[in-house]
Amino acid sequence: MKEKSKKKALIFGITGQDGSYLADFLLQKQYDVHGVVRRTSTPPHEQPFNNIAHIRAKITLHNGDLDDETSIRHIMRTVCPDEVYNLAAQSDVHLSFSMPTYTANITGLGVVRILEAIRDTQQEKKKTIRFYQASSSELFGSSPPPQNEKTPFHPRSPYGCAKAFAHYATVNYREAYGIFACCGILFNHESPRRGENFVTRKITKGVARILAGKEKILRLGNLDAKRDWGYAPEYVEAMWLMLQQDKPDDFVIGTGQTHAVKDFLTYAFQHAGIKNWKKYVEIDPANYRPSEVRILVADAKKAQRVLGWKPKKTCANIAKIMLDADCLAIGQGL
Ligand code: F7E
Repeated sequence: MKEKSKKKALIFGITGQDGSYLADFLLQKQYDVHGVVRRTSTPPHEQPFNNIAHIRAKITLHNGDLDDETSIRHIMRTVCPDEVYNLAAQSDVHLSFSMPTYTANITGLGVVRILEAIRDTQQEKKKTIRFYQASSSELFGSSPPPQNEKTPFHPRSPYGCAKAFAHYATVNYREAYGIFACCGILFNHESPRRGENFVTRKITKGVARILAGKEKILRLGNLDAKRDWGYAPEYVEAMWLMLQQDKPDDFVIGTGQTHAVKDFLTYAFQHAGIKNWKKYVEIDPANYRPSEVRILVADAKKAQRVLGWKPKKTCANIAKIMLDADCLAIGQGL
């Protein structure tokens, strides 16, 4: 009997936190995993790609860029995947205020380039390609919590605006061309693979450095902002589940619990055995944003009902996992 061929997945953003966890997850499910990496002056085989170093031999990397339609079309035609995950973006909200057109191009228009490539390849190869778009809770911005799939969007940054465009473009390609396209409206999700430009990792790395005597002060911005923080490895399963349904749809993914930045600080410092974090933290106005999202709280009941997805880790658990990883990396276990 002929062996069933492996499902093929193509991941844009495979070197990032979510892309790398999704690659781990899909390899466990026996997928043939392909990823797109951006060209730099260092060739791909010489780049460390820390988040995917442990699986480099098991995946296939392609040079491409969300800014470059030609490379996207070429990769789509060559790989001809069953599933495409777009986890690539200029994803730094603060930076998007300094680079609004770049953010609109990559985070917004980039998804149209992928959707067009999917349309053409589907037609040419007579194959259905399922598409996952990483929408974001930044879409909700100043809409009152809790936020679900029916909550109106009110983005508060160039990043949020670009994600709103990408979200509507994905829904439109589903409605206009029948593409199996899903948007996961994911609330903040963190892990030891998170970039240091995001507040949770900035905090845990900072605490680890303070404990190791390498730094004295952590400089932050708005400590009152509230976020619904979940654990990234759990969130990639939700992405995959969306593409396994009979019908394409959009889902909010989050924990339903919200915490202020200062709560995260408390959890991290407490785990380090420090009660009073105030003497280690300074407010630097440079970290403030021209317009801020005050509070996000997910209402993810639909995901629970339809996908059977439920978050497990709490915010305090996540702070502990991240701090332990950072202390270990710095050579100082807790
Ligand atoms: O900020 C406040 C900051 O940069 C969280 C991205 O993955 O999640 C992320 O966006 C909060 C904000 O994440 C600092 O003002 C205080 O209120 O970790 P963040 P974000 O902006 O929520 C969504 C779902 C995405 O889609 C995005 O791509 O923390 N904050 N002090 C600070 N934030 C940073 N980065 N640095 C500080 O020093």
